[in-house]
Amino acid sequence: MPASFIAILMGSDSDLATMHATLEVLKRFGLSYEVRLISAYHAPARLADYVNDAEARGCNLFICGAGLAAHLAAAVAAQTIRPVIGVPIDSGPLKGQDALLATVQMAVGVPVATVAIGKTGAQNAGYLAAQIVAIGNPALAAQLREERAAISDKITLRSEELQQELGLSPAGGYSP
Ligand code: RP5
Repeated sequence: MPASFIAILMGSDSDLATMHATLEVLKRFGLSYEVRLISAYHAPARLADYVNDAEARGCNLFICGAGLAAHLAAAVAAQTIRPVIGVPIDSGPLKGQDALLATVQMAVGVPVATVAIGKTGAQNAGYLAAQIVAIGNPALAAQLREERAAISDKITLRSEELQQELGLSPAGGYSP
């Protein structure tokens, strides 16, 4: 692993389908990461050992995806003062509402930056991680700004196309 990296943890193999979205964003921004399946319930000692070891090897940020009564991000946050981002996975009968509350409702002094439920949250976990790393990385900051500008340009272009498609005036109006 390089000098600094991001650790992606999941409570179960079943979380990977959602967490792939995080990996894709991190890859696009050229960020190094490693991935581990570690259950906060089934392997609490292994989880603590991993967090301490990862931090010693240069992990600067943890992203944790878990569903149901999701305690993974909390258990990681309890072991480190590195930023922890929690992704509530939309699994189980409550479709991630349970995981959202379990992940976001942390005690004072042990925060978990909680993103949206499911794939959108997994993507935003990648963006948030990139933005945190970009504080000390001007090239990455420029890349993030460029992507936002490109999205903004795309919306403006689509709005202009809509005027044509809907037969509206360039100002966007309709008069009978
Ligand atoms: C959680 O329970 C995992 O994070 C996963 O989202 C959920 C279901 O786990 P499996 O039954 O698929 O192992 O701990």
